[in-house]
Amino acid sequence: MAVDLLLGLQWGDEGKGKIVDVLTNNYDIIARFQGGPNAGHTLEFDGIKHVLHTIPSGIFHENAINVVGNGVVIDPVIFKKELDNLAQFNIDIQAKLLISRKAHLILPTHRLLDAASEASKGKAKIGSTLKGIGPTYMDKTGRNGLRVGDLELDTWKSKYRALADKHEAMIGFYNVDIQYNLEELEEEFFDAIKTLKSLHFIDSEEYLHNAMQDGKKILAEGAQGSMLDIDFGTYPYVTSSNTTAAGACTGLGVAPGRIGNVIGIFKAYATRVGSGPFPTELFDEDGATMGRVGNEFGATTGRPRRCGWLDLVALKYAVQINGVTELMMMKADVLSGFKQIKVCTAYKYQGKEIEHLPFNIEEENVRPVYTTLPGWKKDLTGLTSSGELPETLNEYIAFLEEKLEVPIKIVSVGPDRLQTIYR
Ligand code: 2SA
Ligand code: MG
Repeated sequence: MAVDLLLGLQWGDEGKGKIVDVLTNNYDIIARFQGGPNAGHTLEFDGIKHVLHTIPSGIFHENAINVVGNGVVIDPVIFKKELDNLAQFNIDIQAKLLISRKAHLILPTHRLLDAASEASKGKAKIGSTLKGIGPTYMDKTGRNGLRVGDLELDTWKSKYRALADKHEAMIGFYNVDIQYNLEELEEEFFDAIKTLKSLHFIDSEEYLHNAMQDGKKILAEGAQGSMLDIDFGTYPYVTSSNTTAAGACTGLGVAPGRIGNVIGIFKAYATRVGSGPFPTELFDEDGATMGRVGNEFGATTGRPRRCGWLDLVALKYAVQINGVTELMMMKADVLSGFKQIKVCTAYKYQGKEIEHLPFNIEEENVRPVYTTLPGWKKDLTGLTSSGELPETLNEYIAFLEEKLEVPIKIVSVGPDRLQTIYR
């Protein structure tokens, strides 16, 4: 059995949480492989909206096992809050949620370092969610990190102390004004560790390997999006993990040959939260409409998301890097009512038209070149079958499929599980 991947192809918030939730019935195991509580995966069903950060989006399904893989970074404090929110739903968390021993822990001082680093950058700040993601991955690659499995050893508290003390000294080097009470933060942290330790820790690579041998179907759930990938995104305005397909191999210990379908999720338009290049960003009424109708606010931080037209240059790049085998287009309903739909099919760069992402992509040096297509008026939110889609939306879909050379299998027309059209 292979592992299917589900990935965001833009700057995150494509609607991955909803699709994992919709697809979970087809899978036995849902596994997260990178990122951490910077993610905000929104699921809506039975009139309730749920936001998950670290916990995989299969948690609400009766039979799915959810694995937090080695590539994920876990903040015990946020994790505990997520668990507290789930308490009302009678989920057998002990049985359904398994944590890799090799996942790294976000310490309170990692969060402080994130804040200090951002404050020191002034206008050039990354626009981090301030969850300590960057500093935690730095400690991972710097070979200093504290891992979930360390909590099973007696030595973990002294390791913790040494690392936290070092972080405190580092915060001093930034020479910025960061207010904090470490004692309080640590009290909360140690309390949350107790909750974390009540869960099952596993060697997730071994677990997933055995599951595959037993014929179990696994879906790897990505967080953030390809354009935030540490290697291939709009560096340095990226997150600190590989959000692309390869990240699933290293973040779960799954061999490349075991990867099956690669499901790419994109919005019918584009959004970005945080700083960094976004060539198709709109500052006009159209952008404001997308933000308002699409309710484009960060699911973790509440920050308003920047909005713009679909960027096919970036999307094609993401399709290539990930080896996407099928596409799912989200939030088509948000574009209802636009007279015209624009799609960026090239960039104007140094006086030329190019169809690739230049190395030094910056806000000012790249201008989008648009193809304009007719819009549709019809409200899509009540539609249930592909035969009901308006003709001009079908034209939009056909245009994208031709350019991307991958079929669009699902068109989502609203946040609810039921607002999902299969093609
Ligand atoms: P970080 O926190 O250090 O990983 O931030 C680095 C950049 O990555 C962006 N980033 C995200 N972009 C979209 N969605 C994310 N998750 C939340 C959501 C974000 C929120 O679902 O809405 O609530 O604000 C996410 N996480 C990280 C971030 O904006 C930086 O540009
Ligand atoms: Mg999100």
